[in-house]
Amino acid sequence: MSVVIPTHNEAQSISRVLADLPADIVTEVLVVDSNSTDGTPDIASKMGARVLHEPRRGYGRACLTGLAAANNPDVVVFLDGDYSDRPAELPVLLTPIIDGRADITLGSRLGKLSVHGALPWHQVFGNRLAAGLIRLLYGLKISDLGPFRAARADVLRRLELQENTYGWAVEIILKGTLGGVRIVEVPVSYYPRIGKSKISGTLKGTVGAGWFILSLIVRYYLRHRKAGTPRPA
Ligand SMILES: Nc1nc2c(ncn2[C@@H]2O[C@H](COP(=O)(O)OP(=O)(O)O)[C@@H](O)[C@H]2O)c(=O)[nH]1
Ligand SMILES: [Mg+2]
Repeated sequence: MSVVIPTHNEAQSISRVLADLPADIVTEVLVVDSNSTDGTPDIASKMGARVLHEPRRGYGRACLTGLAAANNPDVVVFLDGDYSDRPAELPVLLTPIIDGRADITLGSRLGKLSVHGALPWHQVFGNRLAAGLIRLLYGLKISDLGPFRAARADVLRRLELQENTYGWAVEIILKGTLGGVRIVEVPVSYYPRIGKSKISGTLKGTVGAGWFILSLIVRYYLRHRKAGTPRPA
């Protein structure tokens, strides 16, 4: 199993993320770094991670670069480098896949495991709204679009993902659901990040990312309807 961690200046947290990964089930750790100036890549490689340098910015781009470089994994796990998610909970994400009940698992941060205040109100609102729209248009019962997720590598490659920014996290869900992939949500815990947010820490960031994600959800739905394929239940 390969773990892909996108980073941009996460020197304060990356060592904790790497230290908490359950070594017995992880075969490869890829830290995909974009132009960090705080020594993140050095810390990561000293701790045994394979570091890939991806100078092109974008969360999705980093995830795609990591996926393309992963060494023949059965399952790929995506995880942020800010220590908001708890890498030790990785088995919770893997269980439905190992049991053959899911092809993709999504960690939901909106269950009771989350530490109060770990997600600012605008992120809770934006994620619930996006998840609600997905439920309504696609019939997939999810509550959140969190970053901690796992997927069978063969299924991921088949989806031909191409979003380079925050749209990436929702593209998997939309293309997966439309393609009949089994997506299962599991509760994970979530903590206030260490260091500074690069994406949705500000209201402006959330509104920008949120608007993009909501429009993607509608666009995929309309494109799919136009193509005449029946809507999934
Ligand atoms: N490689 C790479 N990683 C990024 C980029 N932007 C954000 N990240 C990383 O993606 C993860 C999620 O970003 P974060 O700032 O926590 O976003 P938030 O959780 O929405 O506030 C963190 O590990 C960031 O370091 C980027 O352009 N390139
Ligand atoms: Mg974060």
